[in-house]
Amino acid sequence: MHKVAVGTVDWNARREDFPILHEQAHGHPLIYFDSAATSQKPRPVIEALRNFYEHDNANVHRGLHTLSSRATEAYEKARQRVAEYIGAASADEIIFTRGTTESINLVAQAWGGKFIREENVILLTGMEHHSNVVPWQLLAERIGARLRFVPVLDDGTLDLDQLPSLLTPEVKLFAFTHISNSLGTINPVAELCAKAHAVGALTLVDAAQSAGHMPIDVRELGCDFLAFSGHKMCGPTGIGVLYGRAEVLDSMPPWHGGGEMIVSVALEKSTFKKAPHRFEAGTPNIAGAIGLAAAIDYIEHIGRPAIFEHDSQLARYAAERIKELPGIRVFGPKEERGALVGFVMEAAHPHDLTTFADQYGLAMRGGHHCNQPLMRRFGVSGTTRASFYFYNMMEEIDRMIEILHAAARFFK
Ligand code: C6P
Repeated sequence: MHKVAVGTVDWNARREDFPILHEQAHGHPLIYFDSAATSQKPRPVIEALRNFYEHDNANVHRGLHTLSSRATEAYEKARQRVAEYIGAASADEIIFTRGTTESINLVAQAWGGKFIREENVILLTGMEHHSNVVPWQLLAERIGARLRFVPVLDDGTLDLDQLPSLLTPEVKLFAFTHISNSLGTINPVAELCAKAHAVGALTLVDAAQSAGHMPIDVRELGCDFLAFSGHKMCGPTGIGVLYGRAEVLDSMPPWHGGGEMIVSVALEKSTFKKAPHRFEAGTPNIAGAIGLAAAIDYIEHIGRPAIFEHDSQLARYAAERIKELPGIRVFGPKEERGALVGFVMEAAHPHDLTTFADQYGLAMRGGHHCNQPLMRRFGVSGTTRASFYFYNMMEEIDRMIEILHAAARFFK
């Protein structure tokens, strides 16, 4: 598909692809600054879903009739599309899941259950989303293994000086986020993967906040697993991806049992298909996978380098302007940051501030963002977060600043 060069995208036209952006909230034009929670959906994705249900809907891999063949072909083409999007060597390395959370649980249960022993360590970081903490806690408790965490520095980056003492040969997996959903920190994935491999550990990258915002090539990054969600990158909810390096997936037992993942079933014992089908028991989210492929086509048509540049500009501008406000603390790195800004206004609790903003049509998120350990690290119960995507505009940030000034006066 043709890619538009950085800087030449007509962002206003792209914005028009999102019908929901014409909505109003409390009588004000909607300003949607909550894309880190879930992105909005462009017309081509909505149409792909509609088209599937109107023309091709049937179950996959089962029927021998025309619709079933069409549905199967579209579903498997979607898998191929995802593989290309992240630079995987083969579509067999792509498992469809419900989202990042399920992808990480799959690795914890299927891979962790087989390969983690009592004497082993799973290394995480202090900025992980609960989805990349709790599955490892459950595993560690069951097996008696230990967790370690790379600390977060005051500027929101990882304390990489601690790595030599943390990344020791007992570590079997280093699982970390690509972009922090509260700080916007972009972690040096390739460097972290190389360091993990040097001590014999595998790596899992949580790409929930990066997959729709920047180019990702799993082979260049050198990761063993990569997890992301369709709904944060213009796709539907309920569909996500686990990439696993072929050799690693082949070594893993199934996790969910049921239809479609077996070769044969006898009353006492079953044999299983190869990856990825071994990990997709039951009827999958067929429409979701097709919608995700449409989202990928849409994103690729714009071009991820252009999206990254646009989103980073918005985030940097927002971070600078938010500092104008009285009694404000802005979180995250000063220089490069992902498409979001977290902040605390002394005068107002994040929930109150977010509710106030909603009265003016401004949708942000207030709370701990499923990052309780990180919030504790920074001594706050939560933050207010404005998160952006390519359909947002500088003018909306200016309007946000006006609304935040009004809030500062109101809560004073
Ligand atoms: N973060 C946010 O508002 P799911 O829910 O499975 O699609 O994604 C989970 C997840 C995992 N890792 C990171 C870094 C994330 O940001 C998220 C989702 C949303 O920040 C909802 S809490």
